[in-house]
Amino acid sequence: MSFEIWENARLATMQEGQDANYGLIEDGALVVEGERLAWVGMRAEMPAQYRHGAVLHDAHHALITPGLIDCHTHLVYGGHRANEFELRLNGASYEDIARAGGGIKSTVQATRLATEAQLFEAATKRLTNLLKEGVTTLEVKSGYGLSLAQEAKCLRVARQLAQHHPVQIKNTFLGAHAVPPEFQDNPDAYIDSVVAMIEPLKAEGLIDAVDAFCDRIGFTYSQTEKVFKEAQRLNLPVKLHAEQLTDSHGASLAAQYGALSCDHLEWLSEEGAAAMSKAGTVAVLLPGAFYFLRETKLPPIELLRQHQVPMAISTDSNPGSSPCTSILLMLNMACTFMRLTPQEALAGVTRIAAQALGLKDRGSLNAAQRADFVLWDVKHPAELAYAFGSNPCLSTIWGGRVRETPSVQNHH
Ligand code: DI6
Ligand code: FE
Repeated sequence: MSFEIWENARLATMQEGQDANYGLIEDGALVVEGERLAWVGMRAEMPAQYRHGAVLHDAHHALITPGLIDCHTHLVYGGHRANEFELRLNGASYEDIARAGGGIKSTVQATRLATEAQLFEAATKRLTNLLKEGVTTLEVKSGYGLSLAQEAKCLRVARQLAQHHPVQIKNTFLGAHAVPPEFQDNPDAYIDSVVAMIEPLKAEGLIDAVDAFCDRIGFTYSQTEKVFKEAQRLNLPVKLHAEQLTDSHGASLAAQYGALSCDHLEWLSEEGAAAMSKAGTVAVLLPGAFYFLRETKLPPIELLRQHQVPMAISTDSNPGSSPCTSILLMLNMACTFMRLTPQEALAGVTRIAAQALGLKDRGSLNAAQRADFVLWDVKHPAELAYAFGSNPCLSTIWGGRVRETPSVQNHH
């Protein structure tokens, strides 16, 4: 049995219950055995048995945090929407564009036309940016294919991304993202077809959870419930894009189905927050979408705190409302726009993000958790949320192994 020891570091363990101060350990040590952490604590207290024949790594006074987790992305899609960005700057709104057949639908068209190889290549560039900032686990949603074959194509690409890159990916089926053109006048028929896609996609091993967009430009409460019923029948966890543009009571609905998370939540009501609290549902806050759509209504952070709803932070990386591949920028924006504390924000991309994905084996530095952690060129964890536009990631350890720094990918 051989161990690897990482020492000469300050640890932000983010352990539960230690929230007041990031679970900080000065002069800490991590003992790695295979893919797992065998021991975490103050170096002076490390049991002598671990030193025996161990490989030593000097962290040179780096700060070490758990690997970052981006728990809400739409990373696999064709094309981009810079044109729509221009339209918005010329006066159109996000909803106007969506209603006029642009928005999500234009990305659906580009995605349908793309081959798996093209989607893989485009998503790899985006993934590379996330990896460079210490992301070790992420979620990828479908939702730009909107037919069984096209959704399967995108979900296969997400599985391939995980096979070819040192990262773990949870796949979420978001068939109920928008109504595709062939069902334009019959959203209910489309929802029936979404319901029918879940079983075959699950049988192909392509989905780990089911999501829907419940809003006035998405699907209604009862359409969403149909999707949830089928997910529940198939034992798949659910989550929801809820109360982004209106209060559609999606959060309460999702909570009834024991949702892992409700995401966006700008228009969340007290009733919704209470339901989430009772169900143990995580609130996923997406400051990139809030910023890029120039929303003015903030998610009710104080209400979430009062009801002790755990808050995660994510990029929502997607071409329409958050063309962003920087989880560090989201930390900063969660603090500046949403007034989270740096401590809440860091928990939101580590321990709470793991919870939003239903993962119990990661998200904090704890014995028996996965050895996913990041060395940062900062002294204090608050610096990660404080600075923006810089990347102090020194190296990432994923499943106990130092991950190669992904090479810089250019646009052209
Ligand atoms: N809400 C969002 O913010 C993304 N999807 C959703 O349901 C936006 C997707 C897009 O505009 O392409
Ligand atoms: Fe989203």
